[in-house]
Amino acid sequence: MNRDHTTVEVLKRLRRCSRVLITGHRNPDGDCLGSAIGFAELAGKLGIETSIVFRDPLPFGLRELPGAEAVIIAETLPEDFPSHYDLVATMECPGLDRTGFDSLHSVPILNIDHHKANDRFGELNFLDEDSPAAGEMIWRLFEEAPVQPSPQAATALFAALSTDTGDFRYSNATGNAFRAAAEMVEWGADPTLVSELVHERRTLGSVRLLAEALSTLEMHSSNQLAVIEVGPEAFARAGAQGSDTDQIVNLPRSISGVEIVAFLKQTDSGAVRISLRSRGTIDVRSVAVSFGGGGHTNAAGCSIDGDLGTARDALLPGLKALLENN
Ligand SMILES: [Mn+2]
Repeated sequence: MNRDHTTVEVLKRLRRCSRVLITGHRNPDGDCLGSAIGFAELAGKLGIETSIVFRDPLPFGLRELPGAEAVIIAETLPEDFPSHYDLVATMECPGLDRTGFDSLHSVPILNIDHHKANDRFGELNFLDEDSPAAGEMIWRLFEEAPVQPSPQAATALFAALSTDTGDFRYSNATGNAFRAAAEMVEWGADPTLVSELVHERRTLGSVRLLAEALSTLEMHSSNQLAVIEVGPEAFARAGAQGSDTDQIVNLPRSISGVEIVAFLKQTDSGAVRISLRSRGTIDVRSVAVSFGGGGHTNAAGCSIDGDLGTARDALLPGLKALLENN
């Protein structure tokens, strides 16, 4: 297994590059996007050309995040890959397959991640599972370089940090998270803009889909486990897209006494995408991993083949057991 690398080693290697392809995990979130925008600026200020390519569309509101206009969404890598690139930088991908692209391996990889159990697939592995967000790790690269971040980069990295910590409410909202946030704001990050893009750019379909999802709310394990789901018919009635589900999992979380939320989403036949949330030391990641998924202790995900009923039956025993053993 490859070893881990420090900020100094990452920067030393980066300075030898002239063209870097930046990518991240499928269904990119705020951390993935913000980290990529921040990393692109850092590399640019070191004299490196960059392209940012993601496999799936950006979260709706964050498409307006300054810097996001440079992101290419594509099913395949650029035509000049691999010949014109000397490094690939992956933002928070525990495994290389999480990018959704094949053949990235033909170029040396810089693997930047804060998830547990990263595969260490890079030539360089810049990993810190205690970091609140990949964006916070990129921020440390700016400091170490040292490179002065623009307000745009500071805002992108603030978006990364604030979305991954649930607006600084989750257990990863550590002192380091707040210290980094304070520095970002001092460098021109715009928390008001980030909050508006994350919370006040809902599509009509997503609000209608929320109503559909809430009508399915089921409580288990003495009301400690909340389960909601949306299937293809709900998407059709709401006029919603697969990406219109971003906020749904958060509402059942707010119910007093709820320790675990499971959100099941089936956009088409074949597989159900599961999002899990929990409180405190309840490790929903362990259940996600048992279905081939991953994530963090309090926020994890996986896919289960079949329809909603099949997925629910497969999933619930493991979640109930977590509450019994808690
Ligand atoms: Mn993250």
